[in-house]
Amino acid sequence: MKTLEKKIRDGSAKVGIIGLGYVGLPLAMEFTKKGHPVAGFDVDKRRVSELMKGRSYILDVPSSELQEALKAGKFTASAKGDRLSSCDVIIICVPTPLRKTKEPDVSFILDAVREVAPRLKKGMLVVLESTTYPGTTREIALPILEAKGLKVGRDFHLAFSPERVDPANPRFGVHNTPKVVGGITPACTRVSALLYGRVAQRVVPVATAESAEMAKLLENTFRAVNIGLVNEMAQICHRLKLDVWEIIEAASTKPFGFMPFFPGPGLGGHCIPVDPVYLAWKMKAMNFEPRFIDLAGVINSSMPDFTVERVAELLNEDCRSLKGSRILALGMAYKPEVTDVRESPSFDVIKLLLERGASVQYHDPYVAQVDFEGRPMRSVPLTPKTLRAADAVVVLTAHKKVDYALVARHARRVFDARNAMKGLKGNIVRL
Ligand code: SAJ
Repeated sequence: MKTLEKKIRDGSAKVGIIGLGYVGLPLAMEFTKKGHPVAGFDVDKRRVSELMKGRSYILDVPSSELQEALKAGKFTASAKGDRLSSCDVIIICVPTPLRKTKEPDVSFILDAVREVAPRLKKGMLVVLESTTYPGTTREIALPILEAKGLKVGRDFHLAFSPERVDPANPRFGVHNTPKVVGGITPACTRVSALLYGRVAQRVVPVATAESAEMAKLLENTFRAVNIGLVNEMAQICHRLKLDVWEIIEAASTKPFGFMPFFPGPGLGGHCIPVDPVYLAWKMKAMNFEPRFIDLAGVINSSMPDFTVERVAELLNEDCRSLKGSRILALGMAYKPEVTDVRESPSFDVIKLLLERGASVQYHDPYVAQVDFEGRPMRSVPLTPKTLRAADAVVVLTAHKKVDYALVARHARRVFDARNAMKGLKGNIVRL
């Protein structure tokens, strides 16, 4: 029987991918491009049906690419896990959100590992990609997989390799983003490095699965803390009557030792607000207080309030109170050029405006409708009429697609929380 290494090298290793979202589907396509048969699994039957019809719901995966993989017989999708037993490799790319209590929710990882365990066979490699706290692979996945008596490093391999997919990033994809991999044993690291060498130009093996889990958390905690720093700078500059955007621009001219981050109405997405909390939760369970993570969380969470206070100040100049004012919010997505609204601070800002008695509409070219606290809210067209009807326009997401010159021409007042209207003239105040 061919060894797993041989099957990986010759492209015949069958790759199972659990979770066909913004991480799993692009990864599946990369393996099919290298000739590997890929069996995708997702509990969402609608997703499976769309995929099997050749329709991609992930912006970074063109339907044409999916259809090619289907036609070549290199890709199948299923909602049932029974085909896992025919795989040589299984990669788990499921969500790791937070519970309402702000604690890690690893239930999706548990469900996926429990799907694999009864189908685990000798020679198989299992890799976890979902961002999680250090120790998850060894403490949660390993015992379940070894329950049948197979031994890691001898009978099967287990590793962690953090996903580094940045949705809508035109420059970086699976193939040209270095892939960190860390195994439960050195042999696990070696085999998983061989596997990812098939799809990534550069593989970065590290000592253990924990090292790989922690590398990812450092990457994203670094962002959350630096965004928190610059958000505090925005609050400081406001009190000093300084233009924080000019100051960041000036500091960015330093050719070494500085990396710009930009203030905004808060921190959105399913990575940056979430990943550091996984690490903080783990450390608190070990009686260690992760002060930077907590402080960044406090500051970033204060930005919606800060934004609304600034809007109130702006209206005050027209002797208008927030109460009874009509606000047009620009941008519901958590960052530019994406359709994703998860954890978007736009929701927090709008909630606060409504609580203060304002009426709010929104325009977002990428988000036609949202569920706002159980009520559907639709994006309004950006026209001179909708702009002039607003007492203030608030820029919350700096989508490039928006016609900011139109906004500058017709809006009575603009509060630009993202500096999206830099250089435009009009009644514009920036964060
Ligand atoms: N944000 C700011 N100021 C900044 C940068 C971001 O307020 O200077 C806000 C964004 O508006 C957004 C949130 O923070 O609401 C997160 O933004 P992000 O640029 O970090 O975007 P994400 O959440 O898509 O992060 C992903 C991460 N990728 C992975 O986890 C694989 C992150 O590691 C990447 O660095 C980031 O994309 C990226 O660079 O685009």
